[in-house]
Amino acid sequence: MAILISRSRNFNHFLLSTRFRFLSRLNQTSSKTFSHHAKTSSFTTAAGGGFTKPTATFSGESAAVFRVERFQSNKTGEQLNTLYYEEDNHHQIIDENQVMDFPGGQLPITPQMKFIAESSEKRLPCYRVLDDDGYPIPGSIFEEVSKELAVKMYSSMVTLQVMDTIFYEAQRQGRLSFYLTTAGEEGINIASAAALSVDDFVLPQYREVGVILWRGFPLKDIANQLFGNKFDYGKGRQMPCHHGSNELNYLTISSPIATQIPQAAGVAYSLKMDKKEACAITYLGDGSTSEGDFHAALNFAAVLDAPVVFICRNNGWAISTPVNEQFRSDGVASKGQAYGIRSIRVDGNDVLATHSAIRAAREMAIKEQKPILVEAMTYRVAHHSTSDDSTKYRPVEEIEHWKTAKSPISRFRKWIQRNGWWNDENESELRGDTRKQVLQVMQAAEKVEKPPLTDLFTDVYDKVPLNLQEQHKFIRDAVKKSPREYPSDVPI
Ligand SMILES: Cc1ncc(C[n+]2csc(CCOP(=O)(O)OP(=O)(O)O)c2C)c(N)n1
Ligand SMILES: [Mg+2]
Repeated sequence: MAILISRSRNFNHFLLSTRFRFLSRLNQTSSKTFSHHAKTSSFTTAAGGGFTKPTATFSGESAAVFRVERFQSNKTGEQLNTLYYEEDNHHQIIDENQVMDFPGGQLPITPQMKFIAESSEKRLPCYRVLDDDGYPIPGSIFEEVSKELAVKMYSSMVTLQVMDTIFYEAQRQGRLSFYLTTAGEEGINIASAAALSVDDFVLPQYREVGVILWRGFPLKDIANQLFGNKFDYGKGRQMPCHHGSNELNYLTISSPIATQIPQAAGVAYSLKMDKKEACAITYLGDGSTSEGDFHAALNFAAVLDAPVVFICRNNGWAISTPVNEQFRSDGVASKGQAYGIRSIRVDGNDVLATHSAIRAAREMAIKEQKPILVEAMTYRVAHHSTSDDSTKYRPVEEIEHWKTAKSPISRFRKWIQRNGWWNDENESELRGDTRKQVLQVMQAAEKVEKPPLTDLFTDVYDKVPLNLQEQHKFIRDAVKKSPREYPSDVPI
């Protein structure tokens, strides 16, 4: 006998904090409607919190009983059930007299040979609160922010913008070897940082300097790192923009793309073992999702129920590779489900939406001990780095459009200004003060001497091994032989 199974698509079906205005709506659990088209026994079963054990029993006048029960020991079994019905809105014929007992759980049987579509026919919607003019979208649901928090978030975005402009220009003047900006992505940086606790471990990619600033990393330390001087925590051994802080639970950036993602799954698992009220947060770009590390990390995190929030900044580009050459899927959020990870797509240039989504994600990750994937939609307004010229591969008008009409900073400013929390005077004061501060720390850091050559060989091994001792001697001999070939400002 055939029955029709349909699933109501409800993107707001996860339990969230009581701090959320939209609690009553979100407390609705995901609902599946099963209807029996021959004997018409239909009912709804709820899977509270998204993944509590779904137990649905079909019993009607028919003697056939279809029980969807999952092996207690196997979470995949639970998820297979969810995934099956989530596939699309098409009705699927199921033979209720048959069932496949699979180690991962029971599978319904269909006589139809139906392939799952490459991508869902409908694109995942993007959660937004403020429209491009900074007006709240009617009916939008978000966590309210106080005046103090809103002004702090806005000021931090401006600081980021001013800092980026000055350091970018300094690189162009030849004072720094390299720089990359967060331009266009200030919203994701600051709104996500504000949604976290300093106990949460951040594993950044590289375009998230706003997160460490938000945690209290001083501008002077940013400048010391950029100049690789003796006050740089990394002792000049990393490229510029590779900052980190043990004290602030912000892991030092690594250049190889995506290495931070499986590390975040590991950090999260360790927090879980230690029963900490904290999670790991990792940032990644759309380009990083093409690395094997991304896939291994998502799978590990899902299987180990690791409390980690993966924040993908989908900014449209991975250097010169556009997203349509990066993946065929509907972006990144859609990939989460394949790994059994709850996911959301959010407007990353909307500070209120991003702040709410990351707060909710963090809360779910910690309370429910599971990973969450957030795809934040944005645009990389700047060149990839100072080693790139993006006008070679994308239209200047496109860049301009995102820089002006779509700027997360001006959108948020309109909102706080309309609330009476900000005015033009505040604006010029903030920009002036920040500019002065950045110039001051830059000039000071530039004058500080570099770390000694010896530091190249320390901090990895307890006792410097023989091969490194040999290299140390080799470089000293080389400097002695041709002193003019080596930087004069590095103490030997
Ligand atoms: C393993 C590895 N491959 C290639 C590179 C060179 N590389 C540096 S950044 C980058 C693009 C990354 O793009 P995305 O993840 O989208 O981040 P975005 O720069 O857009 O923020 C590439 C290919 C690298 N650093 N590491
Ligand atoms: Mg990118």
